[in-house]
Amino acid sequence: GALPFSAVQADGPTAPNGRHYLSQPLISEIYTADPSAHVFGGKLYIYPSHDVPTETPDDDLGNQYAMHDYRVLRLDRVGGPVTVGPVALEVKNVPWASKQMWAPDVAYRNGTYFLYFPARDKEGHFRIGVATSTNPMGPFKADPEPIKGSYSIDPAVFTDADGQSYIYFGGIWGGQLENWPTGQFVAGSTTDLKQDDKPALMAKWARLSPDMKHFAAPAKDVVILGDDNKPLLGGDHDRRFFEASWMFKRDGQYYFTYSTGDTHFLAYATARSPVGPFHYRGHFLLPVQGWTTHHSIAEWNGKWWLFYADTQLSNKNHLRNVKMTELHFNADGSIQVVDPFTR
Ligand code: FUB
Repeated sequence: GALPFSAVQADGPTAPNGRHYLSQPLISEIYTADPSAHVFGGKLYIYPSHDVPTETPDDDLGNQYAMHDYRVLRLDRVGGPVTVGPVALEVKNVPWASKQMWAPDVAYRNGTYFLYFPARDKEGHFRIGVATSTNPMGPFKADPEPIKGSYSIDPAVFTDADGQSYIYFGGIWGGQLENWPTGQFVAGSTTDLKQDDKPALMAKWARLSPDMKHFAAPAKDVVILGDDNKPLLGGDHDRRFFEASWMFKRDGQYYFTYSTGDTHFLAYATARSPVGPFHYRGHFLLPVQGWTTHHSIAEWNGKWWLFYADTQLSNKNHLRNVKMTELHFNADGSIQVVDPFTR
């Protein structure tokens, strides 16, 4: 059932590091991660990965993340009960996909909800698919082919005030971004470019077509510049992009947010355009319990919320639980850093 929301419990569970959790899991019935949150009709919908137990041991390619379907969560009010929807899409009903339904996102346009999701195709290459529904809880019906020109993982879709939608995607290591140097899969490195003094691999962005199912033009780099106005370097593991793209807009600024992966931070960079170039601003979530960190940020009833996940309920990297906590901004638009532990 639903656990107490955001309760800082003096006598609550103690984390393996001896500290206390900032917030409590939103649900305990199933394991969930990578929460993409959206407000539709005043209600909050969360599109997470649905984690499942597996005997596959942990490895750098993430084979232990063996998810095969999606479930949607809904909150009607902050702190209220969380509805766990039925199966919204299963890998067996996706004609092109073979396994590993990783972090999804959803967008709405003209009465249709579009679910964007990564999965391995029959050749083992991650691609991004789209599925549609007239109900935000699903069920969703998948298109027969992945989005043409898509590859890698972690799609996030942002729609600007002018109605134009953009998709951001990519992830290194298990996400295979390093295997797509020119739009073709090239076997080779299984981590990154191994060029620490060269620009890091960058997330990708593309404009979506009006039907929301195609890239309007080939994907381009999400450029993140440091203070020296040069792209962050591959060796800069504390700051460079790893996975988990998420875009939002606040006070005219576009925030590209992401995970630094092997250094376990959530970081952000800002621009005056949704396609950058972005300037690196800092970390905003310190490492959680568990290897992965992947989030979303949404405004709901006048407050900003961070949705994230840790491994409080299982203490296993691949069995995660989503959480939410309020996010605060400073006057200059910088994000106040969230520590997922209180003391
Ligand atoms: O949940 C599977 C993968 O792990 C996601 O796609 C990544 O962002 C990481 O959270």
